[in-house]
This record gives sequence, structure tokens and C-alpha cells, in this order.
Amino acid sequence: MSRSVLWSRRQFLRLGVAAAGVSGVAIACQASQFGSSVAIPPLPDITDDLQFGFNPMQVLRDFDYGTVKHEGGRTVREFEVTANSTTLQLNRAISFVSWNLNGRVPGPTLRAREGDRVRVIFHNEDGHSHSLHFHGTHPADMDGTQPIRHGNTMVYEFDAAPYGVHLYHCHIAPVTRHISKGLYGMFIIDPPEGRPPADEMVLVMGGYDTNNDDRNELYAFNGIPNYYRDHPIPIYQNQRVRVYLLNMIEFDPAVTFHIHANFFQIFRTGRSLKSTEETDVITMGTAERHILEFSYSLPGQYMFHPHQDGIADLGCMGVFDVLPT
Ligand SMILES: [Cu+2]
Repeated sequence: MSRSVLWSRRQFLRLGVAAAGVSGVAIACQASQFGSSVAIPPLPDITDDLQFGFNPMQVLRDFDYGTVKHEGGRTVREFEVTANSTTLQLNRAISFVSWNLNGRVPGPTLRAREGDRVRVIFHNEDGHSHSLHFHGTHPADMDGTQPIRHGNTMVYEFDAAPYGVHLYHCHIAPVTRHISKGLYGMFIIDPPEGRPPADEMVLVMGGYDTNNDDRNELYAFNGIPNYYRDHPIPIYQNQRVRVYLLNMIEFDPAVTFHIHANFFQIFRTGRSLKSTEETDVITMGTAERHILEFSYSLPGQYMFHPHQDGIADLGCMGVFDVLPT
């Protein structure tokens, strides 16, 4: 069975859609738990001879809504996150011992709706002390700046607010090192009324300082350098794409994000339902994040990358493969 079939079936199972009537991969669909639904292209069959450590194509559209519980009239979303060290094969020559969450860089994309109760059960199985610090609002004792030692568990709990696209990361000094080793992820809080249907995906820009000189030798979207350059992301022509974009590159003060042959609408920090700006290049400091929306009217392959071309050349490079409809 191909990986794309496995993936689409997993999506259907997660959505509770009956497998009956599903024929092949051509009608893969994506729906948020909050209502919107859209057809998305099946993932390409990928047979890499390199074992990277995880599959960035699955990271792309993998939203973790947690285990939903109802407590005292509230919706509680319970997430389980484990810190550990694993070796990533960044390219043929370079392997890198990452500190990560649930075995991937970035960590899982946690997603809730504004007003939900969020409960994150954080296990630290790594040899170093770590923590989880969330952006968004929460009480001081949930701020995640206290070290959680090896073998210990901390439960972070707070109300999901405000809606937008946020992040979480380890906040143990030196924070730059703990983040650049891979301890970060995206935290999406949906507005109560949701957003219009779209092909939604996550792109997190990260850097790797592979020789501890406080400079990045490699960069990546979703953890693996050049992955989406070598495995273009299939999207459909004339369909709205919504990118949740986060810059987690340490050591470089800012990068831009640019898509070819198109413009995108910007929803800054995801804090609005109406776009505030249209452009084709946006500048982002570390931890800055936005929602971008666009559609391609013409099929073909189009690059996306920071317009610091040296950073793009070192791995922060991807391609959209626009399929005719
Ligand atoms: Cu840490």
C-alpha cells in the first residue's frame, strides 16, 4: 500500500469519515475539527534512500486537536508531548543530534479553539532540563520558564486565547541553543467562528548550527533542509491555500518569506479575520508568525523561500506543485 493511501486513510479515520465510498486517493479531503472542509491533493509517493528521522510531508498538514474531554461544561483539549534527543539526517553528509518533541522538528502543531481549556502533559525524557513556554495568554505559573528535569512531567493548563497563530518553545537558558536544537512548535488557536475553507498547511522556518559557532550552517522548512524543493507540495489550481507560517530561525535577526509568481494576503499573527495587506515578500523576526492566503490560477511549479538567498541556498527552499483542476 502506498504511503499516500495510508496517509489519506489516516486522515479519514481521524475525521470519523466512513471508509466506505472512498476509492483510491483522488478524493483526499481535509477538514478542521471546527467545520471547514476542502479537497486536497494526495501526497506523492516518496521513496527516499535517506532516512531523515521523520517525514516533513506529514508534518505539513498534521494538526493535533488533542484528546477532547468535557469537564464542568468546558471543552478540554489534552495534549501529550515528550522531549527527547534524536538524530536527524539533514542531508547526505550531515547528521544532527536534535532536542525535539515527539520525535520531530518542529514539534506537533497543537490546535484548539478560542475559549477551550488546553492541557499539555509534558514529559521530559531528555538528558537536559527543558520546559514548554507558550505564546498567547496564561497565568504566571503556566509561563513555562521553570526547568523540568529529566524523567519529570509537568502539566501546563490554561484557556486558549487569543485566537491566532502562536508558538511554543523551550525556555531554558541558553534559550537560543534549546530552540535551535529543535524544541519548538506551532500553537494555533482558531477563532470561535472559524475561518473559510482552505487547504491548510504549516510551514516553520528553522536553522541548524551544526558546529556550535552561533551561526546556522543549514536551514529548513519543517525540519529537513530542501525537503520540499526535492518533494514539491501538491496543491490545486484556483483553490485557496492557507499557510500558517512561523519563523523559528535563531542567530539570524530576521528573514523574509516569498512565493513566486503570485501575491498573498497577510493576516498578521492570525489576529484578524480580514486580511490587512497583500504582498509577495514579508519580513519576519524570530518567533514572528502570520497566516498567508493565496491561490494559483496557473498550473506548474513555483518556488517559495526567504529572499535572503544565502539562507534559501542553505536549505530553506520549497516548491508548490500546482495541479490543474
Ligand atoms: Cu530546553
